[in-house]
Amino acid sequence: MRKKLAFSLILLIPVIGFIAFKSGKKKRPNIVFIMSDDHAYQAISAYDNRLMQTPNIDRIANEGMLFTNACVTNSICAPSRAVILTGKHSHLNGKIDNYFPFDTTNVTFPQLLQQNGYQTAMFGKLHFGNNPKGFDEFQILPDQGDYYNPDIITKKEGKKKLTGYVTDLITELTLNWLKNERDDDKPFFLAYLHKAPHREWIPAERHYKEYINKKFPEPETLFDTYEGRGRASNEQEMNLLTHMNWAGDSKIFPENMDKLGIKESHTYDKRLYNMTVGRMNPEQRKVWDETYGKMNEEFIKKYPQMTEVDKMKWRYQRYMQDYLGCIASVDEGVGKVLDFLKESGLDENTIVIYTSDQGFYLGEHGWFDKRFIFDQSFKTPLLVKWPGVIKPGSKNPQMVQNLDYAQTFLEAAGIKPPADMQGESLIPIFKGKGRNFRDAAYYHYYEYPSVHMVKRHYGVVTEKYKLVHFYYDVDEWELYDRKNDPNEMKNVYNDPKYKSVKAELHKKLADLRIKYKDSEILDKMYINKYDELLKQGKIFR
Ligand code: SGN
Ligand code: CA
Repeated sequence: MRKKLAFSLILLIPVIGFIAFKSGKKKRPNIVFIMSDDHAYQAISAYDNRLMQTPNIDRIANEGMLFTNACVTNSICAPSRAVILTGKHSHLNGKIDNYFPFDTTNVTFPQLLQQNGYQTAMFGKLHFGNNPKGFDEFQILPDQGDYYNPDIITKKEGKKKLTGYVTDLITELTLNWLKNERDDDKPFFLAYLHKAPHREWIPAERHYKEYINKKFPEPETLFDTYEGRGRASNEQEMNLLTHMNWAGDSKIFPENMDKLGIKESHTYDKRLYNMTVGRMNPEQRKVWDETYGKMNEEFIKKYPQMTEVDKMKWRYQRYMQDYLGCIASVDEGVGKVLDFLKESGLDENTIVIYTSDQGFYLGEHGWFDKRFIFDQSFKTPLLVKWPGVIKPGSKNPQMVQNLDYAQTFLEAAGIKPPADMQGESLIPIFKGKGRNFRDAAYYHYYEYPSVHMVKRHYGVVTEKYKLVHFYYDVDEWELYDRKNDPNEMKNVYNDPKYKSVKAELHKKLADLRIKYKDSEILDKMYINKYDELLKQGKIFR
């Protein structure tokens, strides 16, 4: 009798499990991972509302958590994506810069989610040179992708050309999948990845028409002269006045550059502009020519009287008009996806994350682009909502990193992460715990010499300080006091007042290099491989 009872109980286990699953108790959460390309936190109103309003992105923070010190391990596009997918630092996953290929033998978290019963899909920019593994469906832009009428690589039909504006198209593909292709019996992981607001900052018609008339406040450090700092800050090529393209970026028509005697910032300045407008159809081109034509006419009139200071101010405004105009479409798209999740009731069991592959300079230090360990590119936006787990409207100051996402998603899905992943799950923080999450973050940037000429460096960042070593063709150390000098204008490495701080940070940095298995041997190995690419002429400047 007893045996019989035990046997029938065993038979009942899957039934009980199924009922619990159906009643929603054990249902694993869906994950919507939204990432834009080069989106500065300064341009999200939940962080800072001086530049623009992003009501839809802000909704994620209002209904969830805003991370005020989220940061990356290597501030550049494809490497950041590789860190996110593998949960490993660049020196271990091998994708140290935009040139090295992504090693597809790496295990990525979407593969593990898929193997464990998740339906997986990716739409938008990946920037890897190979297709993503572990996805049931993907439609991705080749390489950097185009803003107007972009080509798209599809899993099912090969390469296609789409008609329209890239941000709106990626949103449409995402919504179409959510509405029509989802398998109701499975939880899903959806990657919704924008190209915007990447250079050359081309907004949708409706937004450039609006933003071209706006004026924005300048950052305090727009006219930084890099005094007292080392060769890296002095020798970079990211200055708005001297390195930004006049045609490609500021949209001065090539013929007007000739008329005014303005030289190209790079040999590809006009070529990039022509490539962008070359993709437009006649209707798109007409609106473009009218709107930017008017701006060009005004510029022609004032250019002869402009001082260098005027030019810098003008270029900053032009930059912001287009960069922020791109974000306006991203915000609208995010709103549509959030609306659909709500209407369909999916939102109740869905984690939504908004982040960027890294931060970006919006004129701070006179710069655009990223790459440096300094705050605007080291930090990245991170907003997360998870109903029932994260308290709405919460803020968290911990130094979480893009390294942590893989383990977070795996834990949320009830999957044990591989032992060699190097991050930490953010779930304790989501639940309001994890007070001393990470006392020091490790950073390592490699892509030099290359476009923007930011020297190789690695460093350690704590709540109060930042210690950096620039190497390769220099051997320079810099130390910043983050509390007393939040704009990072003063290198105090040689100030005797910081002697003990310096010693402590050197020790911390050495410990982190050991902890994460980075070393001088690896630095040299990557230099040798990079020098080989340089010799082969494969590096872009
Ligand atoms: C292009 C851009 C650079 C940018 C890199 C990397 N120049 O080369 O400004 O830093 O991409 O960007 S452009 O004039 O061709 O747009 S990343 O986001 O892919 O890392
Ligand atoms: Ca990027």
